[in-house]
Amino acid sequence: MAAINPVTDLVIEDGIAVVTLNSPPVNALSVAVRDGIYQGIGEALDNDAVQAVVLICAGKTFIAGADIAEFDKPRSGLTLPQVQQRIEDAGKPVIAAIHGTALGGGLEVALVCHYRVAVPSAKCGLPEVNIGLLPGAGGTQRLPRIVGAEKALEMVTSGMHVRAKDALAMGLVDELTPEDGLRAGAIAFARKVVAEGRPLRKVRDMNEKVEAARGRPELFAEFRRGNARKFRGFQAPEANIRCIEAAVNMPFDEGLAFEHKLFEELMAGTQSAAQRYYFFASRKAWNVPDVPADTPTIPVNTVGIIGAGTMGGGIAMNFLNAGIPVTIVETKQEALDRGLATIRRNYENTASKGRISMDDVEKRMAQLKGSLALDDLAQCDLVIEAIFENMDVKKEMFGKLDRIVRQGAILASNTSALDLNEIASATSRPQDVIGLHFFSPANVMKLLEVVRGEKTSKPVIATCMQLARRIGKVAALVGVCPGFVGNRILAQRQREAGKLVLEGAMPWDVDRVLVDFGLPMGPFAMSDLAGLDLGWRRENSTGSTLREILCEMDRRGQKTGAGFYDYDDKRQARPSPVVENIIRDFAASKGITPRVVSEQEILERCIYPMINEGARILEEGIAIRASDIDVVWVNGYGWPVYRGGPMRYGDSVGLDKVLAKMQDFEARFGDDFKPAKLLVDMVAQRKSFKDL
Ligand code: 3H9
Repeated sequence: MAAINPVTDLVIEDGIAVVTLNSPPVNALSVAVRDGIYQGIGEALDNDAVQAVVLICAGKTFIAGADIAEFDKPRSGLTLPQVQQRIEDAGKPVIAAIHGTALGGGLEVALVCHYRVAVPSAKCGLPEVNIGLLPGAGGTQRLPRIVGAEKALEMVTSGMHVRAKDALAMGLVDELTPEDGLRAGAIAFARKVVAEGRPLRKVRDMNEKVEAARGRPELFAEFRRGNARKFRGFQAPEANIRCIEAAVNMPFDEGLAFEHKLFEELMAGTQSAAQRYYFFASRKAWNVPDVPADTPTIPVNTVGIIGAGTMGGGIAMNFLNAGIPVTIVETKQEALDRGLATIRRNYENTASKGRISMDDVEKRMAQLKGSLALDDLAQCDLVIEAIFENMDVKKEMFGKLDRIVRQGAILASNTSALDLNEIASATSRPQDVIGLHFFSPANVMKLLEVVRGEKTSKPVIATCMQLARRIGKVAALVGVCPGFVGNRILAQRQREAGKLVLEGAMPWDVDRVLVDFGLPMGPFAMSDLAGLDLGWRRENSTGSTLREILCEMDRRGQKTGAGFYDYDDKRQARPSPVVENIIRDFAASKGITPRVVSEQEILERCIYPMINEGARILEEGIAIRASDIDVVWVNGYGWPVYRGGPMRYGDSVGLDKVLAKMQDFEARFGDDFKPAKLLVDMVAQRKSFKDL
């Protein structure tokens, strides 16, 4: 074996050269890897004894793409297209041998090889769209030449990972090798290519599939229409679509130049910068400085859940999906039956959409046991309480759990706002108590706030962070305070939204500004969806808030056909003249004269206090890092990832501007806008959140 450079080895076995890349963790295409491929392949091709070349990777995966960390540095070394050209123009067959994930630039390298083989567990995809980009090394031009324009559109705009079996069916991969025999399989395949004198196939010359889509502009129009909602606000999906159109309508080299131009535009834009920031933010969030990776963990093989309502049921599904048996406990048979039936119905719905099989439904349901006895949780490794949000009720429950559940098990609360330390104090083992704050619907929402109490032990934290990953969540570790990170920041926005409508903006004005900003829904449409009567009772109603007045009028949200908005039969919202009058009257009763509130003011009043609260949260050590707050908001509240998250947005506006505005609002509207000390200090030191 000869080392070509620090990341590349070359061996020649009976006429077949094997070039192995080894650049952990994911063989990303750094300068060294690009050099390594170029030199390794070059040396192999120049050797007269070599008849064919296999390109393979060591470690857990084939090349997972360009090195995203390099994008923010000055460019250096060979470009990826230069490396690709060396392969595509080779006079001998080059075969890519794929395991793990061939993604982005990695798949683009495989696409310039003359053939591709893969193990059955391998996956291929062009996920650049997820970081606000498009495949910039010919991916948009070569992929449709193999899989056709329709499939290519779906792949590049979703970033989906295609399984090897499907890749084989589409012609993206030429042959599957045994799972543990990639190297030998690729070498055997290479010998076959040589023996049969197969051509040096270049994807760039395969025009049949793109020609089939030529003269069918409706194909693209329909795709755009069908996905308009999903792509709203994002620049990259449209750029990806235009590149596939170029592949269909332009000669290959022109298409390539077009792709390059659009790639550079996206790369220079703010959206991709924010999405790349988020890529690393979401990975950093797993890292807890004082809980190192080698912290011992507690095996979790059985989970108990208390409460079979919407939340408890949704939480249970996460574990069942991951193959972990669940016992769910309710107080009444009827509630238990209803909860179990809802879980079954949810699974059957998923199966009817073809996402899982009916067999999967039965397997998952078989792992779920319903019970009316807390004693049935005695042997669970983790028990999650998902009952009524009331401190006394929760403390009583934890007292019982302390007596029933075996020592060493983790006792978790799904509380979204209550003091976890107080809950833990109801047990004799506060070190085993933790918060697992799932977001509703818990089987869908990605976010999990893992709440660390004063006494929560490190193994319990490490276990819960690992478990979050196992059930497919994005976790952020947070400390104890009212509302934790997400809801505490949300409260700022909600308060301001409420004040703005009294000052003269209408609910639909506030909603529109926030939706245009990129949030999925405004605060008032969200209230209507959730129901205005959450926690409201007619007998206790004082009619002293707008919300109470609307509830008293039976305007309780979408479910009653009216709330802040009026709704038609299809639940389409319309601004409500009735509500407008109610608001005006209510404001007048408070002595407020309505004024015109600008869109800019609406945005700044709603968003800047969130950034400010984030700074306070950091000051108090409730979140580990600013980027964790962003992870919470992107995954739990639909903050547009192309704006990174509230903290990153603050950085992009400029913290000095945010502070100046907060001071201006403080002077005009009072203490709600008092700037956080950290914000003031950072501006004085010319720092931004990313420098913390
Ligand atoms: C591209 O290719 C552009 C081209 O079209 C054009 C060029 C001209 N770069 O996710 P994990 C790190 S754009 C740098 O936790 P997993 C990651 O930060 C690229 N670093 O593991 C983490 O570091 P740390 C298109 C990367 O097993 C570690 O690797 N490709 C990259 O759950 C492990 O990552 C993509 O967008 C990278 N490309 O998942 C693929 N990828 O340990 C992005 C990973 O310090 N990557 N790292 O926290 C992924 O989807 C997943 O990482 C992967 C592994 C599925 C590969």
